Amino acid sequence: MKRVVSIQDISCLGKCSLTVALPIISAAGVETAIVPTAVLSTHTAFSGGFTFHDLTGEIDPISEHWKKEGFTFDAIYTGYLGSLEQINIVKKFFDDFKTEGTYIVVDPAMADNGCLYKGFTEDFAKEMATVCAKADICVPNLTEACFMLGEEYKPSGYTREYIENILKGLSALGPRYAVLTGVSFEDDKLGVMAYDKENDTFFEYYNEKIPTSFHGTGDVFASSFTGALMNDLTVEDALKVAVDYTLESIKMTVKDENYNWYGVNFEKAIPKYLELLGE
Ligand code: PXL
Repeated sequence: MKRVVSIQDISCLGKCSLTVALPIISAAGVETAIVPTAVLSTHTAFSGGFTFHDLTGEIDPISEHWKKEGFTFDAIYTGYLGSLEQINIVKKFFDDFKTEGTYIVVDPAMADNGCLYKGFTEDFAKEMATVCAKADICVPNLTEACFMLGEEYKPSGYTREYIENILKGLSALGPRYAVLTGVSFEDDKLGVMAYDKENDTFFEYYNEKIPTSFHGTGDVFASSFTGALMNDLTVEDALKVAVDYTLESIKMTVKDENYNWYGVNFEKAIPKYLELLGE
């Protein structure tokens, strides 16, 4: 059985980070170890008042114990990180646990729609680029990529050259595969564009665009991508699965007339995920 470790926070309510990664990667038939970096009452998109209990001090002791036990991982998948100190500790974790067969997937979850999430600074975004530098595959959205690279953010109406330039900028940081999520060249289509620097090739895949925006879709995407990769799909095929599953999660969300803005109905879309994985 393949084993992934996901390093990110637990937002107790709000469907993101570990409460998304754990069920989705597990559904893909992959053992999912976790390193919780903080416990929050909700994710930070709720208006104020959320609790935040920092667990930075736990990461090294957990990793030391795991080293003693000789645990290994087929993938290390990181998402939201809460501080510069956590960034450095996570990079050390990569150095400690990366073997030849370990995929490092980095989702620099910190921004969307042109804005950084609460509590982050532009300096933090630049440091997050050093985490992407150590990845095999990084999966930012366009906002995150622009903050990391210091590029101008264009919400829409961009050219293929603009996206290709950003992908090349991301891969120049270090990762073999740079992926941009939420790419759209046509009003009714949304998907990903990726660059494989080893083969100097671009890849793109789009599906239907539902004209609403939900929180947590990036985490659903990165988790389902990691689960697909661990089912021995190629990076390109795993990206297709992640696009199609994220779309299905959004469709399941809007189907319920009492839906919430704060997270998508990835649960009801799990059967579709298994179908996409060929189960
Ligand atoms: O979905 C990304 C995410 C993860 N964790 C926390 C967040 C967010 C986005 O706002 O606030 C705590």
